[in-house]
Amino acid sequence: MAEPVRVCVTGAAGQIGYSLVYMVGSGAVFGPDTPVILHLLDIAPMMNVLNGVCMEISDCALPCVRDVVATDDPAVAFKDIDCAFLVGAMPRKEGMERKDLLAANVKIFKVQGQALDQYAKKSVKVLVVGNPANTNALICAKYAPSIPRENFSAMTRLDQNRAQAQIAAKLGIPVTDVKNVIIWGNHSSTQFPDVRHATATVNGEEIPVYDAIKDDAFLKNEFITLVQKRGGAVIAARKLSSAMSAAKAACDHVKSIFQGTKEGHFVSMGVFSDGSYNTPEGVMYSFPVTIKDKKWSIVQGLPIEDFAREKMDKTAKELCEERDEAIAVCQD
Ligand code: NAX
Repeated sequence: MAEPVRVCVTGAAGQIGYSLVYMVGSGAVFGPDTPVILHLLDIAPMMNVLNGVCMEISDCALPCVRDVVATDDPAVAFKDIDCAFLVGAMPRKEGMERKDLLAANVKIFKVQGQALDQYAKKSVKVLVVGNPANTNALICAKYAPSIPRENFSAMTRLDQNRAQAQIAAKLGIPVTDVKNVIIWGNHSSTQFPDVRHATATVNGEEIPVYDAIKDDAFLKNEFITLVQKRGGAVIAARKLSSAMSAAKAACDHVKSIFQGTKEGHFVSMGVFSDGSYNTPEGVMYSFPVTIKDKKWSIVQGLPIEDFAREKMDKTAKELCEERDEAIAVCQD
């Protein structure tokens, strides 16, 4: 058996954490032959709940789970870890403005960045799920200067999975027959789900999604709104936000990092912009990427039409505003 991977999940007593720890423990991310040591972090008032989660992990009798460390201390949670799922964040409360949520949460990610810098392995791969995910990831990386900033990414995989599933449903084909759907920009309602470069396998033939669906009006309007507002639709139905699907997406994201992307496939994730596609450098913008040897590269050279340009700029503008607010809050 391989060496154990030390994996931290923050917010492990929360609802995404509940599904996520099982998926990681089941071997779905690092493979069935790789043992994992789970480091579970939550805040002090949640330690009883976290203890219950630990009891259930034990009761699952998962062959991959070598050990579990449950704590409210980031120094313990981040000690020598290889990978972190940063899920824990303050939920939006009634009457709370988006600005207040950003202020509360970026401070958490500043503290966690500092703790990662001090205690984690320098090779640690950090996925930020807690919202505002892109900007939290930016702040986390900023306060962990000894860890390469390429090791930080933000989750837009749930949006990608939602978009892929919608296209598959529309065409009546399996989700695996739709590939290269892109989410550009921020994990927020300004995100741009783009299927211009995506393909679908219909009757054994791989063709552009635009040719398969033959309904430009749908793809440029209803489809985009549907994906952008899917989170809200789940809340309206479940009275709780997406959890199982968010945990699955987080696993997909980290699996892509550790195991690479398949030839001819790309996935979307929030990564530091290098100015590709005329996006503002330095914000955590979601791009299509390919991954090899745990290193991502932004897919280059995709033609961008005016319709897309406008949407990509709008979400970029929001990310710049969030960055400026977050930096100001962290300097207070
Ligand atoms: P929950 O409120 O169920 O769980 C959050 C957990 O984090 C709680 O147990 C809480 O005690 C803990 N926590 C709070 N502050 C902490 C800190 N400083 N250190 C460690 N733990 C801390 O929320 P859940 O539904 O699990 O969602 C978690 C986060 O994911 C939220 O910020 C949510 O907005 C975000 N999401 C992001 C998505 C994405 O695609 N990027 C999609 C799903 C989800 O909405």
